[in-house]
Amino acid sequence: TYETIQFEIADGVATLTLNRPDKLNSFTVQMHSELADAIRKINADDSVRAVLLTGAGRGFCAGQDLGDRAVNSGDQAPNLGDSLEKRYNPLVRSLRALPMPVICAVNGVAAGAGANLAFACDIVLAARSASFIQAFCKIGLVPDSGGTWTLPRLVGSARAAALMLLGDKVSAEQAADWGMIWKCVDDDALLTEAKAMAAHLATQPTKGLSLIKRALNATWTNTMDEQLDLERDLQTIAGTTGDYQEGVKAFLDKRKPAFTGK
Ligand code: T3D
Repeated sequence: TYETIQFEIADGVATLTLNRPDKLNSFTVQMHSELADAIRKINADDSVRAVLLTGAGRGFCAGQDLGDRAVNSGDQAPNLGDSLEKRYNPLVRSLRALPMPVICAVNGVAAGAGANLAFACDIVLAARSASFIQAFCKIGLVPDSGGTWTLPRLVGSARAAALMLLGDKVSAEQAADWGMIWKCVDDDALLTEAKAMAAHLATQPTKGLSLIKRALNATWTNTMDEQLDLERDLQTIAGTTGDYQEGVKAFLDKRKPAFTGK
C-alpha cells in the first residue's frame, strides 16, 4: 500500500489519486516512486482498459514540494536536472506510453509540474474552480514535465509564451475556451463525469484506442506523407483485431457491440 497516493483497479479502470492534500499534492521523492510503482502495475495488468488520474482535497497538484528544496547559504545547489532525469521525465514518459486512454480530472489548482502532468494525459477535465499556473518562472525555473512541448501545441505559441513567462493563473473555463483542456465541469460533477468517461472507455476497443494514441503521439514530428504511411500500418493492425470484427458485426446486426479490448 502507498502513503502519498491512492491506487485501485476496478472494472477495467485504474484510478490514481495524488494524496498529500495538506501540501496540495506536491511531488516528493516518495510520491514519484509510488506513482512509478503504480504505473508499472497498470502496465502489468491486462484488465486495465482506462486510467483516471486526480487529486485528493482542494488541489490537484502544486508541482515539486518546495519544502524539500529549502537551501541554506553555503549549501551546494541541488541538481535539478538530475531530479528531472530520475523522476519527472520517467513519470511523463511512462504516462504518455500507457497504451490505454488516460483521463485527468483536475479537481483544483494545478501548478508547475502539476499543470504539465495534466497536459501529458489524453483527456483533461477540470472542475470550474480549478486553475492552471506555469509557476516555474516565479522561482527562476524552466517549465518542465513536457510543458514546453505540450502547452504550445495545445494553445499556440503566443499564449504559451505569455503563460510561461508571466506565470499567470488560468481558470478552468479559460483553459477550456483556449483548448488547453477538453472541458470544464461543475465542481460537484467532476468525479462523476470523469468516472463515467473512464467506465465508458473501459468498454471500448482498447487495442484500437491504443493505435489512435500512437497516431496522435507521432503526428507532431511526422510529415503528412509519414503520417499517411503510419495510418496505413496502424489500420493494418486494427483490421486484425477481434473488436473490429465485433464492431462491424454489431453494426450490421443493429445491436450494441460487446468489445473485449483485443
Ligand atoms: O525541484 C525539482 O526537482 C525541479 C522540478 C520542478 C517542478 C516544479 O513543479 S517547480 C514549481 C513548484 N511549484 C510552485 O512553485 C507552486 C507553489 N505553490 C503556489 O504557488 C501556491 O501554493 C498555489 C498557487 C499552487 C496555490 O495557492 P493557494 O493560495 O491556493 O494555497 P497555499 O496557501 O499557497 O498552499 C496551501 C498549502 O500547501 C500551504 O501550506 P501551509 O501554509 O498550509 O502549511 C503551502 O505552503 C503548501 N504548498 C503549496 N504548494 C506547495 C506547497 N508546499 C510545498 N511545495 C509546494 N509546491
